[in-house]
Amino acid sequence: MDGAPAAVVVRVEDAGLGPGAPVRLVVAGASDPERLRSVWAASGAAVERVGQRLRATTTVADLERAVGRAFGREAATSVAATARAAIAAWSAPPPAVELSQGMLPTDARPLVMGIVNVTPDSFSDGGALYPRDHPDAAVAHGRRLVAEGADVLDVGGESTRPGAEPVAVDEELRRVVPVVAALADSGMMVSVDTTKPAVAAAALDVGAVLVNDVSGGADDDLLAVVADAGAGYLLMHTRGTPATMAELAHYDDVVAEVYEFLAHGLQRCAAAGIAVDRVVVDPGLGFAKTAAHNLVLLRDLRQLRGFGRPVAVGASRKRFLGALLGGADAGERLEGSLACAAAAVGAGAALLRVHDVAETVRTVRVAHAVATGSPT
Ligand code: HH2
Repeated sequence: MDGAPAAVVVRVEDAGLGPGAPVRLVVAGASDPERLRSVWAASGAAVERVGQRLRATTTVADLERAVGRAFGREAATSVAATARAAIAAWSAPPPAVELSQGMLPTDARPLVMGIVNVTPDSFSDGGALYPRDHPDAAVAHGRRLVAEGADVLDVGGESTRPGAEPVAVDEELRRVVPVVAALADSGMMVSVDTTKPAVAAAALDVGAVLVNDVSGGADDDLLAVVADAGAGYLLMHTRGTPATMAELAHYDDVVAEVYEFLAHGLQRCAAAGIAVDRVVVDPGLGFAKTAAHNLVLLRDLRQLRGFGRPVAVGASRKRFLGALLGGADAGERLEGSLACAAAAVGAGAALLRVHDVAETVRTVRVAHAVATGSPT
């Protein structure tokens, strides 16, 4: 089929009126956007072209007809199916995530992921759990977070703050594996926050059930480890590495570019053998993003629901909150972190990655009740 290859991404910006009504959507990646624009506009839709993207308020039937005329029946069917799925996911509850053992029940209510940073240099809590009393301090911290209501623990051994020094594989294994093993042995659901295939494999071996990959799926070997283990996979948007990401924070349209990155990432997961039912997506707040980018992504977070996958958000104690709160240090960003958690839940987030578990659990309970209009 000519002109509408698999790289076409349909992003729903607004489906507020429900499945049968016109929706605002954006088509990216068509090889001949001008051709599509002219046939689409001929059907009466107001179509705006911005670079390679086409934005319109339209019905799916009109979109399907236009793509059919421009690129053929096969393309039309595939684009219409993607648009219908995105519209249906817009307001539906997120699905649960399949793991190597059991499920992550993101379909029931938004879940809280407690952060266990086994690092000397993380931006908000570096050194608290490592190297002192290793691994006991980190294990005790993880247990405390579960007692406070964390549904899953995210154990990481490498800081990703902008400019952080890379950690050698051996050292990251030393930090992470005993902590994951002890927490998994006591029945806790554990995710490993790593970009290294060897660390992911070792953590999955000792009981982790999810890999949180802040590289955005940059390493095919890591994807293969996840696929082989049948583990859950957290696909996060980023650019470059912690050393380079600050200078890569430039976007024409941050929501569009993050969405298209994640759409292609989901295709790469599928090609690597990771079933889509195992994947969670995350906009990667603070990763190659300015404060303004983070805020726009949080405001428009609902669009990421269009993949039909649970959406994770990590805003906890991040630097943009310090800037909004008059230069508050990491330890003084609780209210900002909770405000973001509530906003994210209101926009359909399924998983909140946080430092302050007890307070977030209470905030999420209320925000979820408001979002659903129901106290249960
Ligand atoms: N943020 C951090 C680390 N891992 N993973 C996901 N999925 N989403 C995030 O937003 C995210 C993440 C950075 O926070 P933190 O772990 O507190 O700091 P550091 O990387 O310095 O250890």
